[in-house]
Amino acid sequence: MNKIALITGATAGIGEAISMRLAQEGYNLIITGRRQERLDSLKAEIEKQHRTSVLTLAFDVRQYDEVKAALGNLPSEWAAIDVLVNNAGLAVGLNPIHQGVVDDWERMIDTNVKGLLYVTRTVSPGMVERKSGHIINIASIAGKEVYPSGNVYCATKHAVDALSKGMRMDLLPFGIRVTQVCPGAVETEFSIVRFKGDKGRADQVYQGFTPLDAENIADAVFYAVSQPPHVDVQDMLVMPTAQAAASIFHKE
Ligand code: NDP
Ligand code: 8X3
Repeated sequence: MNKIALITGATAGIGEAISMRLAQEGYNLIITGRRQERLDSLKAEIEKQHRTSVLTLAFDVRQYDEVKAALGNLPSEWAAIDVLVNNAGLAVGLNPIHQGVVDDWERMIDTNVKGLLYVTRTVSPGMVERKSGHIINIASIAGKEVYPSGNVYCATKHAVDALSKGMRMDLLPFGIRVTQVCPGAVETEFSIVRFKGDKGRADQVYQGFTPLDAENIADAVFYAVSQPPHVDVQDMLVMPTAQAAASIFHKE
């Protein structure tokens, strides 16, 4: 029987690439995000290319009621989730702290921290019951370092770093693996979202060097999930060759 992976934020970027990669490796997928039409087209694409089943669930990870309604009572054939990829997340804005937009802060904290918690709280009890499972948290270099005007986004990813460590401790008695993957700059819709649709400003982020592709992070996730059961890859920092630290790039 195929294993089941649940990926949040599968409608774009890293989550979409992880979904494609795990489908290629024979997983059945629960793909989630807010944009149903994108979930539908990803499901169609995956089912065209691979012999796997795909369940789409559109909900907002910031709404605990929606998370519980979508994931708390899955049909029995989908309930035994083997791999949870907590990927949904975003940066909004890039302002110094004294010019921060409070609504942007709320969106980042609600999505990156509370959303990840809501999904984990709903899915992990089944893993505990089955004494089996693997949780992958997509954190960031921004969870290891802080950069100017990154303040709240960096704080949310530092929170993910703490939660990955805490989950690993709490889930240890149940044989559940917890892996954190921390990417550097990956060219996705991330910067378009951060700059609120300003594509010109988003493009500038990736000029003069070769950023990571979402597929590079999907490879890292697959490396972690394909290890034998006694091996837990705890933390992976994956950077572009041209990026030495959060704000140190070699640009041509
Ligand atoms: P994208 O903007 O391309 O994708 C983000 C995904 O998150 C989308 O599928 C979006 O789906 C989903 N999402 C956002 N908010 C919500 C919400 N409230 N409820 C449900 N789903 C939501 O960005 P990336 O692929 O780059 O980002 C994925 C993760 O990787 C994030 O956690 C990000 O912080 C992290 N990361 C990204 C890096 C980069 O340089 N790109 C580097 C390091 C980490 P929808 O809009 O349909 O809801
Ligand atoms: C996303 C990349 O540059 O904001 O986590 O750290 S960055």
